[in-house]
Amino acid sequence: MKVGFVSIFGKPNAGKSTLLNALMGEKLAIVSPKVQTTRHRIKGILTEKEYQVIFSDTPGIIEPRYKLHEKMMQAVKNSLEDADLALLLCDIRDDREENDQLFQALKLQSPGIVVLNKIDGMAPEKVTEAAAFFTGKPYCREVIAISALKKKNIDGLLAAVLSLLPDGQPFFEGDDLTDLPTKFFVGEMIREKIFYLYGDEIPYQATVLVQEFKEKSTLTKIRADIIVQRETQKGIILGEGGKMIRQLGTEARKDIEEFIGRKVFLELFVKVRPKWRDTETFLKEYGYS
Ligand SMILES: Nc1nc2c(ncn2[C@@H]2O[C@H](COP(=O)(O)OP(=O)(O)OP(=O)(O)O)[C@@H](O)[C@H]2O)c(=O)[nH]1
Ligand SMILES: [Mg+2]
Repeated sequence: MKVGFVSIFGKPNAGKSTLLNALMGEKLAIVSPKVQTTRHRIKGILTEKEYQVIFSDTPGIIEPRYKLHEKMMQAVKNSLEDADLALLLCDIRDDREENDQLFQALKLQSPGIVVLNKIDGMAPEKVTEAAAFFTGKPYCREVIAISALKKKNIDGLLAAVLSLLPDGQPFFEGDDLTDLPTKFFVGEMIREKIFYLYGDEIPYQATVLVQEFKEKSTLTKIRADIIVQRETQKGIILGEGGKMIRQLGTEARKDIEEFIGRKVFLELFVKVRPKWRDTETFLKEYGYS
């Protein structure tokens, strides 16, 4: 049986979370058009008779500006340390030299596959050109071109992954897709809606903490706090007469219901915690450690 840990690395917005979801055939990681959506390492366990691949989605690699960023980059580091294989994801429209520098700076201890993403709508010669650029780089065993969004060549990528993995015994039993609790995904689904509904800095100043998750006979009751840094941000999250938070709640509830397959009663509260992104105790409380 082919078994191994395969981590997805790349710049913010390259499509790492979209790729994890495409590989898993299931939405595990939240996705948005904005950069720095992912803040944690998210494992997806893909088990078949002939293989078990533990994929890790990671935060986009950035220069840390506050403690939350440092935690995010620690998640990248952890995923580097136990990787048997690295998928180096590059948005094909993005600057190649910059990606090259970033991939070099990772100092991979494992083989790497450069994955050119977002080839949908790209001229084939552009893809060939980009592939030629990365071929032969020290971190690059192979170049694979895909569209994570359109699920193009995901099978080809999986085949390449399996060919580079060692034989072994499975790490995870049963049919679990991930090692993270449902509560985590609930918080993430609420956070995803924040990325879509609010502009500018709000998504970056906010986090979500699920305070209660109770399975009742006919539905699941969930209570979550949305944490922001300033009173003005609380006002924006709420919206006029609470209009925005109602919309947020409705949209998030639909996704959560689909995810857990049960009716959900979702209650949201907004709390102000100045400088939570730079405060160790808050970061720990909110699951960033
Ligand atoms: N056209 C196109 N868009 C894509 C593709 N893959 C991802 N995207 C889009 O790119 C944007 C970013 O996708 P994410 O999966 O959130 O990117 P990420 O690398 O996880 O981003 P961070 O978590 O912020 O580092 C979203 O709007 C996706 O829909 C693709 O193959 N083609
Ligand atoms: Mg992501």
